[in-house]
Amino acid sequence: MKTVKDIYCFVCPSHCALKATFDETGKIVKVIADSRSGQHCDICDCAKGPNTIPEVHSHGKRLQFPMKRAGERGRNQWIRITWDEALDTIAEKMKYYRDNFGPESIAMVLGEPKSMDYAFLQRFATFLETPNVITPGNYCGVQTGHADQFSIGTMHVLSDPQGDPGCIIIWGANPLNTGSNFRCYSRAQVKRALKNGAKLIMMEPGHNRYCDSADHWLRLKPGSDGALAMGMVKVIIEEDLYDKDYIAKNTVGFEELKKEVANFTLEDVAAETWIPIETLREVSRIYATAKPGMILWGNALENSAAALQICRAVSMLRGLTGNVGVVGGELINTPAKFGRPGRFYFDRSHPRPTGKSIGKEFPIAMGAAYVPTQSLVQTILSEDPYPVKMAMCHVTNPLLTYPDSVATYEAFMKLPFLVVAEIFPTSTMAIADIVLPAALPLEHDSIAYWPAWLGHIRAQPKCVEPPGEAWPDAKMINELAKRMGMREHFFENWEESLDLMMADSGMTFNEFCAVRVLGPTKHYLNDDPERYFKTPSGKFEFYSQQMAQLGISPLPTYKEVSAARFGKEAFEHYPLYLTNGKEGAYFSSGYRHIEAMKKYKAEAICEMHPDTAAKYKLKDGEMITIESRKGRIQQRLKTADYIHPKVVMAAFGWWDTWAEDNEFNWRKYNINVLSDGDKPNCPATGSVQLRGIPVRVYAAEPVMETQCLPTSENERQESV
Ligand SMILES: Nc1nc2c(c(=O)[nH]1)N[C@H]1C(S)=C(S)[C@@H](COP(=O)(O)OP(=O)(O)OC[C@H]3O[C@@H](n4cnc5c(=O)[nH]c(N)nc54)[C@H](O)[C@@H]3O)O[C@H]1N2
Ligand SMILES: Nc1nc2c(c(=O)[nH]1)N[C@H]1C(S)=C(S)[C@@H](COP(=O)(O)OP(=O)(O)OC[C@H]3O[C@@H](n4cnc5c(=O)[nH]c(N)nc54)[C@H](O)[C@@H]3O)O[C@H]1N2
Ligand code: SF4
Ligand SMILES: [Mo]
Repeated sequence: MKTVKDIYCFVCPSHCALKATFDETGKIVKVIADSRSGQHCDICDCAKGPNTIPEVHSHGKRLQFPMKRAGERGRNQWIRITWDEALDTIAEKMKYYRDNFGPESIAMVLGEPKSMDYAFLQRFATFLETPNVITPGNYCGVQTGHADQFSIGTMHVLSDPQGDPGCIIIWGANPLNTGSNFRCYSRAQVKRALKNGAKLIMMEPGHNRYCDSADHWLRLKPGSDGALAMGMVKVIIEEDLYDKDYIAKNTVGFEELKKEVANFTLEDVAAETWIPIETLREVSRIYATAKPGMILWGNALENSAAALQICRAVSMLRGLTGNVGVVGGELINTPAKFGRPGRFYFDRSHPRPTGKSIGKEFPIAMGAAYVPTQSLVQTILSEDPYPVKMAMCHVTNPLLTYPDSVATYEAFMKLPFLVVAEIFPTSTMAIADIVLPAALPLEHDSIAYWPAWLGHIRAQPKCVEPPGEAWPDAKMINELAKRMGMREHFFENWEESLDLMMADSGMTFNEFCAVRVLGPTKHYLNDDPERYFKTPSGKFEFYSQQMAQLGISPLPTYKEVSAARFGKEAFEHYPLYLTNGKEGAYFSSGYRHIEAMKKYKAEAICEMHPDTAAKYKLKDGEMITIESRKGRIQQRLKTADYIHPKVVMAAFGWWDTWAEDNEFNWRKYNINVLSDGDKPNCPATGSVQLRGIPVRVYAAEPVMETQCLPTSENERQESV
């Protein structure tokens, strides 16, 4: 008999409410939206959750058993081993490196948290006393979060679903693809606001469906968002459009900001952003007057060598127009009551030895407990200040997602010992020494508490068996901790940690499974006008003393936000600006095995203006080469009128899941072969420039045999 259960999607951290149908054998056969639940359910355009979940749990390519490398690195030849052998080997290596090279020679390499994986690995690093925990913090979440932290005093700032905004700016975000829950404002809410007369402004060099209904669609130069924001600040101040009463009562540093806008002209902004002055004036007037105004910001703002200051520049707009704390604007939220993840990660008796960290030059990174990814790669290669000997990779695929894939490959190949915990074979997994098969959410009891700034938590009880001997990452780490003599800091059974995370709520994990979700509480300025902002001054801070104390600019300056990571000379040889958005059909570089998603996107496609294509004698639909000073890749060309003639909008995260004998072709289509982690990086967060990279394009060269293209569909099936 078939059964139906309520679940949450785990494919992206929007965690839409879904209904899953199970067959007699317990297999998930169908997943649909649970739009009647009253819970968050704003399914992405490609329906990644409903399409991916049934297939991923029973996919034939899932890793099922621990394995050790048999042949040379990268040949992808393996011997199945037991969990005991895998964990004993890892513990033995780890003890050797810890005792001979110091715990800092061991790196924990993490991706975005899925369940308790990240929490266990951070905790493990704490008690191992390594400061080298590498996460995607250098391009994800930290920059927008800290801009809010410095301006407003907390990262828990979410859009107010009640009350219609007069203006919505979608800025470097594509919530229709990537999930709307990050900003807590769904497409239904956008639709309602637009119906009620809200103006929609898109800051978007590419295209998504929101662009079609926008009042203004600003196709800005990739990477020029900081200049654009400062330009808007200047118009709002100079045209006297700011909220004087709000500024007087609730902010500090306005005079300093006012002084800063005298340091540049709107001509400077227009030249830097490609946005005409009149358009800049018009959108600034709309945002400042069509109140309340709401800015749904996204990851494009975070992928820059000035990322923190760019996000701060955008955040200035919120303070200037008095849109924080008001109905229909942006609100401070108190997270739901559950164990603060930070308390799980850290321990007072074991302060993180940041002085020894390979990312110590980046103050925000140290405060947020991560090392920028490029710092790991550079340190492995240079061995300066010391050699890194071993890495544990969980929930990440660095060969595809780190800037400068070739350097990343060389670095990971140089590591004496590499452990990769994965659900599928990947390029990074292919060069590991030990591979650990991971169980997904729904295959074990888990909770979803990410993204942390949302302050929500969701129960994900086990409802399907993991394949073979796959384990939750948390269990792997718990069992490794016992072998490393850290039992007192961990658990007899890792699942006890779920009750610990729930303790503040007064519920056990099992009790929580009946409740399913705890959400944050929102607060309006009127509730507590004297102490609303959580900053040291208790006000919205245009000027942040805290930032000054950290050695970073207390106020975003035009000079800093518009400082070019790549000089003019770089564009002489490489005249086009490369950028990307996330793929609608896949999550970062993951889930590329899922057949059901191929109908949405089956290969890496880059977009370019038809005139640009014609100029370089390229035809729509053909494979082309994209080259930067770092390397070259191939993607299939799609010409599109809406792309600026100087922009190449490429695809992110592509590799060949079926090319088994050459590390799954990570070099061929991978946009990060073109990017780099070289200095300068964001001095606060270590962010790297992923938007606006100088490239050139030309017709693709013939495919070489070593690239192992399948000759027929049969062969393809066999090699999968
Ligand atoms: N489907 C899907 N969902 C995902 C992910 C995924 O890979 N696929 N990844 C997850 C992750 S890790 C993250 S961080 C979030 C991110 O999700 P978003 O915040 O939506 O970020 P992106 O998709 O990277 O980029 C958003 C938009 O910015 C545009 N853009 C590119 N360059 C620039 C620029 O220089 N300036 C401006 N203003 N816009 C630019 C792109 O065209 C794109 O439409 O999504 C998460 N959700
Ligand atoms: N050029 C360029 N580079 C980028 C970006 C960009 O827009 N442009 N975006 C950046 C951003 S915002 C981010 S967040 C990073 C993302 O980069 P990564 O952190 O490397 O994330 P993924 O590519 O999603 O890789 C996650 C891997 O974990 C596996 N996995 C899924 N669930 C589990 C699990 O429960 N346990 C284990 N052990 N494994 C699991 C998946 O199969 C997948 O291979 O990429 C960054 N890099
Ligand atoms: S937006 Fe898509 S991938 Fe994200 S939770 Fe919802 S269904 Fe899943
Ligand atoms: Mo991300």
